[in-house]
Amino acid sequence: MKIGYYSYVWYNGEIVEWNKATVHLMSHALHYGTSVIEGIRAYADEENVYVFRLVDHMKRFINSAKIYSFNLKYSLDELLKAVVETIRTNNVKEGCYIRPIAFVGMHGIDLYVSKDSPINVAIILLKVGEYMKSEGVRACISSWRRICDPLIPPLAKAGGNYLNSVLATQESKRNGYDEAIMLDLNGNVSEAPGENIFIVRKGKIYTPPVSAGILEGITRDTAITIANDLGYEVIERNIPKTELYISDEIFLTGTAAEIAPVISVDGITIGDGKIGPVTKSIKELYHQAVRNKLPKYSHWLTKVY
Ligand code: PY5
Repeated sequence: MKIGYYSYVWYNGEIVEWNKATVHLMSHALHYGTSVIEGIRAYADEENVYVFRLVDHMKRFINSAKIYSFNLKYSLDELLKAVVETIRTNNVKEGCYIRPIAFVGMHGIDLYVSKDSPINVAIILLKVGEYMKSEGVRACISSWRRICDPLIPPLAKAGGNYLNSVLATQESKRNGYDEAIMLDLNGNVSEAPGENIFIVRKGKIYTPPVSAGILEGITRDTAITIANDLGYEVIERNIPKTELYISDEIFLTGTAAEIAPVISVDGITIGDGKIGPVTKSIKELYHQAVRNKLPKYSHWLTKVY
């Protein structure tokens, strides 16, 4: 996928040039995966640029850091201001992707990461267009199981978690699919490598609970809110793998992927192999909400200018 960059990065409280935003080879995170990240999108219209659910993303960032005892040194308010400042400094007038990262810096080979360990914090802006095929995703069930809380907590959006996601993605592409769906250790549906999952059956919507090894997605929460507002019941419960095959609709949610319909699983067609009506209605409202077209959801937006 194509990705573009902007000229300036926010790095430990300062605005630095893209080429100077570098790390040392001995950065702890490079060796042990000791980083936490966020993925946020901003959308633009003729009047302004809107960061979608910035506060929720930054709260999750702070919680991810808390799980690993990273001392972020920046308050929620400072992090929110830093994101806005980074977008303004780059004079961005279009939609963009925001990648906050906090990582353990020079800490030798020591595994004891504590409140005294050196943490670097950066906010990076990227040009990311469509992340997932809008006409529909052909997914497979991965042979890799999703990480789980007693091993590596999926509730923290940690860099190291994505080794699990990379393996599942590689396998799905090797076998000719667009995307993987991972099961938890009990065999219930968990999530995709970078997205949460929903199924629709007989007009009701189901999604796996937090206990199924998922990241508590902000787009997941947005989709639940929109679906409820549209009059659909959304039920959080375990989903056995086989239920995917007989679902009327399946969709994935994520900041990068937005609302992405799944049209087949393991080669089995879902519904009539096209985006279904429930997915379509949620996707349409999501598209409008993030672009400040629906006053009802404008509280989710942070204006940049
Ligand atoms: N599950 C995982 C493992 C994720 O990485 C993501 C987000 C989600 C669910 C959805 O969370 P949210 O709705 O809060 O974005 N993934 C990132 C994203 O920006 C990175 C994808 C490569 O969408």
